[in-house]
Amino acid sequence: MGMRAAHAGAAAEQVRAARIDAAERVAAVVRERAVDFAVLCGDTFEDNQVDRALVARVVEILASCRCPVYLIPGNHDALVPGSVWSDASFSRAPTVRVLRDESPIEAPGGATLWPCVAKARHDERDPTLWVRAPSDGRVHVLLAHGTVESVHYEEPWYPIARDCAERARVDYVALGHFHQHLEYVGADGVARMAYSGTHEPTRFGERDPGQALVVTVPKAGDVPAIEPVVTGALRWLVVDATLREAGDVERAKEAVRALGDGAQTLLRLKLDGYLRVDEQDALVALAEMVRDRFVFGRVESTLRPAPTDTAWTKDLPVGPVLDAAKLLAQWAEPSFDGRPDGVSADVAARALLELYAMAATGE
Ligand SMILES: [Mn+2]
Repeated sequence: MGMRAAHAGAAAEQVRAARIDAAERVAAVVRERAVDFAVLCGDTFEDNQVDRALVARVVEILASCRCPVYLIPGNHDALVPGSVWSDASFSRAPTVRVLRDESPIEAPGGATLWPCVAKARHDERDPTLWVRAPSDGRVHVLLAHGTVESVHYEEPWYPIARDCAERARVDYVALGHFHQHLEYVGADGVARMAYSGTHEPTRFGERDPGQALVVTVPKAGDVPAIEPVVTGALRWLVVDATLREAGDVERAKEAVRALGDGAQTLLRLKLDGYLRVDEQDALVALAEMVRDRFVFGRVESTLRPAPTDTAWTKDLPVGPVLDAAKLLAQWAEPSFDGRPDGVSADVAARALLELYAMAATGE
C-alpha cells in the first residue's frame, strides 16, 4: 500500500485505488471463510514514509476482518525508530497485532506463531534460523519476509533456505517479499511453505499475482491445504506483435480488441518488424485505440520502414542471396506470369521482406 506506481503514468491514482479495493476483498475473504486468524508477512506498506491517512485506512480494513490479524515488518517497512508501525492507528485496533519481537506467541485455533521481524532494509542473514518449534501438539506457523534461495529478485535480502519448514519443525511457513504466488515442496513431497504474492498485481510481467492464500492445517503435522483466492482486479498485460505483411497492423488491432474491456487493463503493446507506407494511418489508429481504451496503454515500437522498391537488393553480395532476391522480386510482381506452381505474388513479397529483414539485421 502506498505504492507510487509511477510506471503506470497517469493511471497511477487508479492503480493505488485498486490496491485499497483489493485489500477490502482480502478482508471479505477472511470474514467469509471464518478463519482463525490472518497474517501479513511484510511490505504491507511501500515504505515507512507513506501517508498516515493511508495507514489509518489500512488499519481500518484489517480491523474489519473480525479476527486477529498479525503483521510482521518487511524490508520496505522495516521496524526502525519512527517507522510506520509506530502510527497511533495500530494502538486503536486491538485485533490488528504488529509483531515486533522474535518470540513465539499463541494465536487462535491452537496455533503458535513464530514471527521473523525485519529490523533493517538490508540484511544478509537468514531471519528464520532462531526458530525450532517443539512437538507440543500445537500448529506451528512461521512468518517470514525474505528471498527463498533460487528465487531471482531485485532485492535479494533476507535469504531463506528452501528446507526452512523442515529445519524449523513447523507446519507452515508464510512468506512475504516476492510478488507472485509460489509454493515450495519439501523432501517429503508436501508444500509447507508459500509466498501468497501481492493482493493486487503490481507491475507488468508478473505471473499469478493478485491473490490471497487460504491455508488450512486441521491439526499439528497434517498436510496444509493451500487454496489461492483471487483478490486482484487490474490486469497488466504485455502483448507482442511482429508486422511483416499487408494487413498485419489490422490483425494487431484485432488482437488488442480481443483483450476485451480495457477498464481493468494496463497494456504495453510491443511492435517490431516492418511498417509499410500504406499502413501508417492504420498504425496511428492502433496507437489511438491502445491509448484510449485502457487504464494505461502504450505502444512500444521498434518498427522500421519497409522498402518501397527493390533498390536495396543492389547492396547484397553477389551469390545465392542476391540470386534469391532477384528471383523473389520478379515473382512478387503481380503482373509476372512465370511463377512456379503454388507460389503467389503475396507469398513472394513476404519472403522478399523476410530477406530484407535478415539483410538489414545482418542475420
Ligand atoms: Mn520485501
